[in-house]
Amino acid sequence: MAQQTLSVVDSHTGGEPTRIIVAGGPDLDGPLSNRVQQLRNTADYIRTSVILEPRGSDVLVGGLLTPPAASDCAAGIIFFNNVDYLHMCGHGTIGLAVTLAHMGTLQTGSHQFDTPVGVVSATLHDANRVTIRNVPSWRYRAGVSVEIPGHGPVTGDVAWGGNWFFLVSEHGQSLTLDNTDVLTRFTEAIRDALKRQGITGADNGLIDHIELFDISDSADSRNFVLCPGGAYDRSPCGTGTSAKLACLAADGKLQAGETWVQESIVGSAFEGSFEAVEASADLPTGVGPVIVPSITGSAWITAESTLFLDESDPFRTGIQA
Ligand code: PYC
Repeated sequence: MAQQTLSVVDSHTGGEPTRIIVAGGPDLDGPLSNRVQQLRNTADYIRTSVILEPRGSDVLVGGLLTPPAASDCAAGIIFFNNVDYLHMCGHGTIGLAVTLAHMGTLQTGSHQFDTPVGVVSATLHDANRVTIRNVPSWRYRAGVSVEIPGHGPVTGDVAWGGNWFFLVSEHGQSLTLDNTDVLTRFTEAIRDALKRQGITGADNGLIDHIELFDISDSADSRNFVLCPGGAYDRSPCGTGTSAKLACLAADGKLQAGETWVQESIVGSAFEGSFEAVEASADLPTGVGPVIVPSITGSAWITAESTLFLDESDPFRTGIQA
């Protein structure tokens, strides 16, 4: 084929962009967790051409719309970024619901989406506002110290919120938008040190998101979240806010049904709350409590486009190192 085209709809959720492939993607089958492997092994160029320059940027999160494997779901979705596939993406799921509403295929009300880590639900309140009910989330380890070269020890919690996070409250950094270069280098150093020191999530899960917290004038907390590919999340990060709620629940600092407002580094906010659920038998003993987080945020459509992947284009599949 001389030229392949992909139809995409772009949105942003609290400033963080999402690009959903709504037509032209590959046919995949089986459970969503298998489809990620199929995509990675047979059509990773879809991810790279949509996300990498010259069509995308490191900040962008992509999503491939695919028919759901679970019959009670409105759609299946596989999220990815500039380096790999995400297990789940909270801001992206809010963007997905707003995208489908924009396309006229999702009405206000509650819907379920199939993801590689389980079914999540999304309640579309209006054209822009969405509440997602995320996968069960929990703290794995508390008060883990890691030695950062040139800085000293940093202590944080390891928690699952749909991705693995290291959450740090005591860090001595200024969480302001004019300090993101410093924050990026600092959190990358934490992520590298965790890897070097063999600190992981359960089942050796790679901790690829680092989250710093500070006080906020207008919310319960402000955060800075380093994403796996080195960009920082412009939104408060849906899976990161879920991990935070799990830690608050574990410390008894937030009760089921109470609202937590998480502000991002750019000043956008998510409202979070949780319900407590029974731990499933496959979780390591002693972790938890296990919660099901709900995250509310707003997204806006920014573009509808056709991407051209021309065989004669030397950067057809993106600029790769
Ligand atoms: O909102 O969960 C999220 C997310 C993960 C990476 C970027 N955003």
